[in-house]
Amino acid sequence: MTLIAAAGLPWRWPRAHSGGLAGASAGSSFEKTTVYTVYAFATPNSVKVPIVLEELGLAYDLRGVNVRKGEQKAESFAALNVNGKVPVLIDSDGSDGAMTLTESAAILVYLAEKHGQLLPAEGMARARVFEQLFFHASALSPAFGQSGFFRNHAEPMPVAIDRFHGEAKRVTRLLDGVLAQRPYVAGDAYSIADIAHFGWFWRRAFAGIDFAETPNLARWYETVAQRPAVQRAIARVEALVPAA
Ligand SMILES: N[C@@H](CCC(=O)N[C@@H](CS)C(=O)NCC(=O)O)C(=O)O
Repeated sequence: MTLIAAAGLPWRWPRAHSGGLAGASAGSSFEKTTVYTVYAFATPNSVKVPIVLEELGLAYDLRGVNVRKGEQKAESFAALNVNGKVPVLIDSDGSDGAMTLTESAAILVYLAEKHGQLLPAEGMARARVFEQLFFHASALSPAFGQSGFFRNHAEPMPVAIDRFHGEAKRVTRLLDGVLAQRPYVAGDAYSIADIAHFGWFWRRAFAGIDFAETPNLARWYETVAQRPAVQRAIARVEALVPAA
């Protein structure tokens, strides 16, 4: 059961619905050629979804949700994600009709499975990708997010900074060790696990993380950052940020 279904709220986006934060219209002419709509901003969790779609060579409608202005907390956005966060994926051609999906790791798995790429089909190779994805969602992503929050907070809280920045540094060193053994985080092949981790290392400065003492991680980051699909995705999410 999904988080949204568990909360008793609709997790499917009705075909006829034309609301949404940015005026999403399931019946727009754009949808005739584009089955995916992504609600996102230039953030570490958001960028993962456009990266996967670019890697898969799929068209998508990208809609900005300005988290700096709190648009993710707007009442209208709760229909897309009751958790009030980006990214959100709408697949107008899901197996059950139009559907809405939240949680970046779940979205990556959904797209990889639907299109049969970036996730091994079975066995230990598949398990290794999930191992990294769960590590990402339960350890790396929260540590980086909280480290950034407390480091950038107006009122200094040393205990919180020590705890979360320390944890962000620890998981960074841990991954450097993993990448000393293999080219990609889950093995020999580039996968959605690399894409998940890349999102946060792209925004590592927010969390107070650098690559000074993690050469294997730096090598991996440069390899992923040079992929044309990754560069296209970054350009698209950066274009969502209004000029200052
Ligand atoms: N576990 C969620 C985390 C999503 C998340 O924290 N998104 C951030 C942007 S990277 C956000 O929407 N922040 C605004 C807020 O928390 O209000 C996921 O992986 O999708």
